[in-house]
Parts: sequence; structure tokens; C-alpha cells
Amino acid sequence: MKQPPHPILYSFRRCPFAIRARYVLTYSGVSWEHREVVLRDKPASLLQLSPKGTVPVMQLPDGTLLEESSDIMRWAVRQEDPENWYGSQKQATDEWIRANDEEFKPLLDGYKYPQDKALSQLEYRQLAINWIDKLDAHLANGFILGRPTLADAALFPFIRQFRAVDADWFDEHLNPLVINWLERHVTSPTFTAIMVKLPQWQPGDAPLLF
Ligand SMILES: N[C@@H](CCC(=O)N[C@@H](CS)C(=O)NCC(=O)O)C(=O)O
Repeated sequence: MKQPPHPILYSFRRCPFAIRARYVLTYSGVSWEHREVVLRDKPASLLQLSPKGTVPVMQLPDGTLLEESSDIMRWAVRQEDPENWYGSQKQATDEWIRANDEEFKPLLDGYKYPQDKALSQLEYRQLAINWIDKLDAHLANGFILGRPTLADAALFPFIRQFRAVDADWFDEHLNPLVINWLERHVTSPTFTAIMVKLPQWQPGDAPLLF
């Protein structure tokens, strides 16, 4: 039987932006054709579509290009949003995503790659912890906005990366609320499904459908 056309997703397994896109696509029940990218060897077709050269990038069957993970997540929940992750509290959700991307991500980068940065690694770690403290204050019900929303899906991949720098230190020093919130996401069947290891996509490969 002929398959319907699928959106094509250029993705990289460990990229937190790509993780959140795949996580929300899976939640929405959208299937896509997956193209696994190696960042130091990006395919020409990706660079032609999107010269800025970041992943994730998704091309819809009508040719529309989504070049930002936040656009991919929002497109996915417009297709289907079974638990109402984005139906209400849109403004608060958007604000958490903005704060993560603009405020927390630079601190995470400073902690992960402290070479040639303005502050020391420990100073970045402290600033990141101060930011995560604000998140803790919202996690009393287990979710950032009191119930599951797009904000949880959009943020946890970044906190996961922060933990990965020194997992023992994280588990010893962080608030159990954030530890449990992260644990719940990274042990979910959705996360397991989107983190399978895949070979680099090559032009001419048979479509790999998710
Ligand atoms: N604002 C973009 C950021 C995406 C991004 O920075 N992705 C990284 C990987 S995590 C990337 O592709 N970097 C390009 C490179 O390393 O060559 C989004 O939300 O999609």
C-alpha cells in the first residue's frame, strides 16, 4: 500500500532541541521520515533547505519548512494534542520556553564548555542552579505549570544535559522535585522510543519512518 507523504525531520540524537521536537511529535502521534544527521558532516540537502545548518529542521509535505524546534513542537500539537499540553496556559508555556532558550541555555553552555568563557565553570554552574531553583519552585505538583504542558517537554532535555556534566553532583545537590521530574521524563516510553541509536542518513536510503 502506498504510504501517505510524511514530514521529513533532520535530527541529531543527543541535541536537546531535536529531542524536544521528537518527543512532542511522538506525543502528538505524528509520524515522520527520519534523517539522522552528524553535525560535522551535514547533508547537502539539509544545507540547501536550511543554510543556517542547525537541527532539528522539518519539511512538511506541502514544502513548508520549520527551522526552529519550538515551531516543530507547536506544529505537532496543532495536529493532535491528546492531553491538552498547549490548549491552555499558552502564554505561560511560551514564557518558560523563552526563558529556557535565552537564559538557561547560555549558562548550560558555559558549564559544559567553560573554555574561553567569561566566567569559570563553577560560576556558570552556580548561575544555572539559581535558574533551576526557580523551576523547582513550580514543580510542587510534578509539572512546571501544575499539569503536563509543552513546557515540561521543551525544558527537560536541557536539564538532562546539565545533569550529564556531573550526574553524581546533580543527584546529590539538586532538589528532589527537579530530580524526580527529570527522571519521570527520561524513563518514559516516549523518551526511550526517540533515543534509539540510528546510523547517519545518506541520500538514497530507504525512508526510515517513526
Ligand atoms: N534555535 C534552534 C537551535 C538548534 C541548535 O542550536 N541545534 C544545534 C545542535 S543541539 C545545532 O544544530 N548546531 C549546529 C552545529 O553544531 O553545527 C532550535 O530551537 O531549533
